[in-house]
Amino acid sequence: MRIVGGKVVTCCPGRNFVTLRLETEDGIHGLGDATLNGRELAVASYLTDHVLPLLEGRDARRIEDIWQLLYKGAYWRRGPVTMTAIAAVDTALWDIKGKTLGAPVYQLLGGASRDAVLVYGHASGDTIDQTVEAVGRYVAAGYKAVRAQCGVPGLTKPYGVATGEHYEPAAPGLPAESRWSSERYLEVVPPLFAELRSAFGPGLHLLHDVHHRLTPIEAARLGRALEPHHLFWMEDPTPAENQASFRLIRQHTTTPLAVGEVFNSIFDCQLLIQEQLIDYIRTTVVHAGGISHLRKIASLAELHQVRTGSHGATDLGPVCLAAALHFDLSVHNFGIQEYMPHAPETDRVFPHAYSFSDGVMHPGDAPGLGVDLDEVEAAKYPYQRAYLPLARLMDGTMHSW
Ligand code: EZ4
Ligand code: CO
Repeated sequence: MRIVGGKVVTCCPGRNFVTLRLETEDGIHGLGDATLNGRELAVASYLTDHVLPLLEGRDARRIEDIWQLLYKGAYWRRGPVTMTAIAAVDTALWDIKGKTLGAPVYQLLGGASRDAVLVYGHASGDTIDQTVEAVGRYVAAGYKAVRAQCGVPGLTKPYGVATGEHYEPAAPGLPAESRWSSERYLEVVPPLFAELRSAFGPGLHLLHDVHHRLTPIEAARLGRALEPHHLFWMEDPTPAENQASFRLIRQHTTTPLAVGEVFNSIFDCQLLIQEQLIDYIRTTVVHAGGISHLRKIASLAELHQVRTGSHGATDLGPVCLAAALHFDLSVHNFGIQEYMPHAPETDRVFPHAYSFSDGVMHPGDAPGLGVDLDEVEAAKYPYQRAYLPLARLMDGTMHSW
């Protein structure tokens, strides 16, 4: 079954998405998400200019071989742009295989390991009281796990605090700048979780994203302070280019750690997993080489009792969300899936079979991934340049956002 063509569709139904569509000679097509927030057009060009010419005429059934061709054949290995492009091709080929065999992708991955996929939602507020109320709204909507982020006095636009109903950090135009103080932040987070635990009792899973802002020793202190409130996880406590820095955090706290939304290969988390420095690996389909590579990461993690907790913010398109749900349903060492509902315009561009109810999701049983791309609808929303914000310390020093 030859690949006879493909194209990249870039659209902005509420936010930017890049989607790859591959065509086969028998008329079956497959979709892959290729969205890299704030750097979308680099991946679109990588696919159009450098990958599509290589795929023409190849056998669409040879998913692993095509993956290795794109990885080893580029000579320049890894990196977010390359791995997002490879992920798009890999995802589209799994979609094609499922449609060809008349089976949902999770059946091809070994079948369901659980009834449905536990997801967590994003609650936030400017103050602790508002955040407690926001978490209450998620509980009322059926969520069993909620991430809580809170404003910090003296800081404008801290990470994770929504201005509208849903948190969306990328904004049209050039990057917005925010200021950051770890000292002020560290004053707010422990009392927030003390309040949340006393308001909702022991049954609710509570999560928090530090978003790479702390040093290892600060993260260790926060992890310790949060221990009485038994979080499901503390995410990205410090930047992880230096994986060994997690040894220090790990020695000092039993708060579970989740890392990896910016990782793009198994080599980014090899030490973290093998030394059991983390509890959850957050790599996801679109940024870590697709379903094929994510399964290898999950297999390594399984050996070390690390579970998966894939990234799933709104900048991961509906095709990635569907692929993530097929992966989550099938893989043995699944932990949780991040879930932020997409805008209604996005859902109209990408009709889909996946569904949410009572705190869990299911990818559905449509053949392939179960997501379509309505190109007429997509054409109504042309790409708009947008960037993630920047963060500087109070004295103006550039910091991690
Ligand atoms: O900042 O997806 O856990 N979720 C997150 C997200 C990321 C965005 C970046 O594009 O950290 O909000
Ligand atoms: Co995060």
